[in-house]
Amino acid sequence: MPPATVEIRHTPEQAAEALRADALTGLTSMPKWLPPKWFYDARGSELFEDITRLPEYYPARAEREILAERAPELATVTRPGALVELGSGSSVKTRLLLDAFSANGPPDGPTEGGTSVAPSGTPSGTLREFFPLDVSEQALREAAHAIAETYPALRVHGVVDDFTSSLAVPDGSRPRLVAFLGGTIGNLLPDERAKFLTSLRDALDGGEWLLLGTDLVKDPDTLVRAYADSQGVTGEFNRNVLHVLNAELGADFVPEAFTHRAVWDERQEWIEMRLRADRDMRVTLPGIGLEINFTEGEEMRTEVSTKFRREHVASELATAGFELHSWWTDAAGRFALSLARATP
Ligand code: AVJ
Repeated sequence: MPPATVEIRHTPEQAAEALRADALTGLTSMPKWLPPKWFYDARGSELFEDITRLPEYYPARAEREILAERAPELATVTRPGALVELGSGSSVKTRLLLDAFSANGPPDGPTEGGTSVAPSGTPSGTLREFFPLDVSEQALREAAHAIAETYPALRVHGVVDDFTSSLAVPDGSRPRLVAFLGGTIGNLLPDERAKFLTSLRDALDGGEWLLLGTDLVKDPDTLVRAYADSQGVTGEFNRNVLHVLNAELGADFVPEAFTHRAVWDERQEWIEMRLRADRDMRVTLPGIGLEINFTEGEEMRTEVSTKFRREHVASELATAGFELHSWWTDAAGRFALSLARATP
């Protein structure tokens, strides 16, 4: 198998244009806000990896626990020809899935004389392709090549795309399994989420699969601590969006003059990350011809991270045209993986 291929559907020019539009909309709104996808330049992606190793940030470990336990069952039930991973990032969790799906398993895995470990005589149960999709080209290239090396029998084709604006599911072997892990769907606002799920359903054939990770509603203390860690890593991650605006738009934000905040919104059932201005400031953004003011204490929203309940997930899936097939949580009930099937 040749090494991984990478296709760019979202060019750096398109990303730059999208950032300018988002910055203009968000920074001229009252209150100011920015969409969370702009955290993830190379430094932001690294800071997020650091977050997943924090003692307070339970979602990553909880999801991994579920994947480790359920991957064999998932493989048996779905028997995918292609795995599509949205927002794949470093694709670490993906290996748990690939180990369960791969025709030949990892090189040192449980092979039988070099032949398939998939149930014999059922080629539809053999995973042929892996399509990681991510907005970050660098993270995607690294992950795609690393995966291709471990799974030589798998065709690995990465796609650089912003799937929140336009979703094209790669045309792989059927049935396809689309994995959207990490709880990232919680970063979408309710109307964005409904649109996203509907367009995903429309891009699939009836009977194809969605594996969706969602963080769950729990006591506010645990939630706030997960987003306001004692080492200040999440604060650095939050302020990174200002570094991105400085680099991309020539802005003159002073990131250290903003304090990280994590607030539980009980009515919306989401965590809101904000940046609070420590003093009055004037900021110039030459890239979009904008000058803005912050007053001392003013808070700008940089992320919502929605927490879910089972009924909530099931009904949103049903509205979009998916039927909930399995609902799996970690032993402590902190995080859920939903396996859903596109209704015919
Ligand atoms: C990448 C969406 C899973 O919302 O929990 C982590 C991002 N923000 N800490 C989340 C994040 C602050 C994270 N996801």
